[in-house]
Amino acid sequence: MTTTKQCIEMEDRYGAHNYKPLNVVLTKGAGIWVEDVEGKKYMDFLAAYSAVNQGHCHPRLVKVLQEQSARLALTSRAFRNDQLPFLAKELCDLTGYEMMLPMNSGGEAVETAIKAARKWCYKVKGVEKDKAEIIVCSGNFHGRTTTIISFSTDEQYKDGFGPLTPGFAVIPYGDVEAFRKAVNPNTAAFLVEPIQGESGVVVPTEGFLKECAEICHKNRVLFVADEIQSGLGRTGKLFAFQHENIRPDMVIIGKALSGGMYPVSAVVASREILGVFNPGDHGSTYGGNPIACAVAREALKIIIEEKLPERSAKLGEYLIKKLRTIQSPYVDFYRGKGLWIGIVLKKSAGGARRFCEALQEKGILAKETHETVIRIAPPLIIKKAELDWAFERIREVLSK
Ligand code: IF1
Repeated sequence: MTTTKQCIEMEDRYGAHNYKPLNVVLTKGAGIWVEDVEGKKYMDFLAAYSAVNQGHCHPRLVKVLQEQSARLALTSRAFRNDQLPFLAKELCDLTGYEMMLPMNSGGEAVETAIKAARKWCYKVKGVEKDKAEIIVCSGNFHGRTTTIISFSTDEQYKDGFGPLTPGFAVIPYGDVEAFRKAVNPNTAAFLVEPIQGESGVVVPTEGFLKECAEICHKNRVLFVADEIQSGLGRTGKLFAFQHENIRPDMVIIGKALSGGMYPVSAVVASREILGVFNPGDHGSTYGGNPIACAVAREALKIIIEEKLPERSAKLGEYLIKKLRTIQSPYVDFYRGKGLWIGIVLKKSAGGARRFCEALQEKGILAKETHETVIRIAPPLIIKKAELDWAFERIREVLSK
């Protein structure tokens, strides 16, 4: 019988310390609930950073994973398989884009989008070799590869990992004028999270995305939406960009694309853009493998059939309204969209970590981000009564 203490000691001894997790050792998950090795149950209010929108171990996903993995797991893309064609068509039909390119992690999909934007910039827009520039926003989080952290504005994410990749310009998130000024004839793309996750669920000023999209259109700059965390229902629409009625040139998807069952990510775009890839230009051993595609097909069906975007919109509205009734000496304000809420604490509150630890005591697992924000992101299958259960505990912790 393994204990929490034993697991923590072993992990800390043999595992690199690249995280500071809550001291909870989970062994089971079902729906919105997870259970630790001592049998204590918790409501998961992080959903693995929005990868588990469909809930833990969704029976339909477990079934597809079991069946496909017992049938055909990996062929590599040297050969074709009977799952990728259907995921490709179903994902394109669902999103309204002409083509897709399957990868595994979100970071890999972001790298794919960067490579596609640069190659499109040279081959289609006609910019001089190695002059392509991509504009990003302060407070961005797009992954952990050395190219992606090169344009991070978080010093810790870059510290010790140089030399950094050039070709990126940073503008303040939400600042249209800064974006207008940054665009130049060498600009290939604007890479942006429609709502910033890691920054603490930061919703940009109304109109920011729309106006930037118009500037992109006028200057033949690709608008690339990173929906790896904000997408697939989290903000109350299928994609967060839909809140501003824009149409990105490229959309990057991950996390809930597999419902937390398997690493699956993808980029969707027009034929003009993804057509820049010739055989041998780009790829990965596991990208588009039969298991990934079978699981992703089922995960997308669940999002639509269980109306997860609609649930997120309705229950998110309900929850943020209730949260705003809490009399708390610690909370500065609440922000978010759908079932994606950041509880922004005052500096005087002493940091969000201890509130997450207090929530853990009461059976809720949430994660702080950037010291002062408690991120709220339960699986989108959560019921109203379960939200009420959690609300009571959040109210107790915040008002004590
Ligand atoms: C960690 C948070 C961090 C993402 C967006 C790409 C990726 C992510 C918008 C890369 C991944 C994860 C990574 C994980 C913690 C979490 C995270 F934002 F969700 F809170 F780090 F900032 N674009 N986000 O959110 O996808 O390669 O991880 O599949 O690295 O600590 P990935």
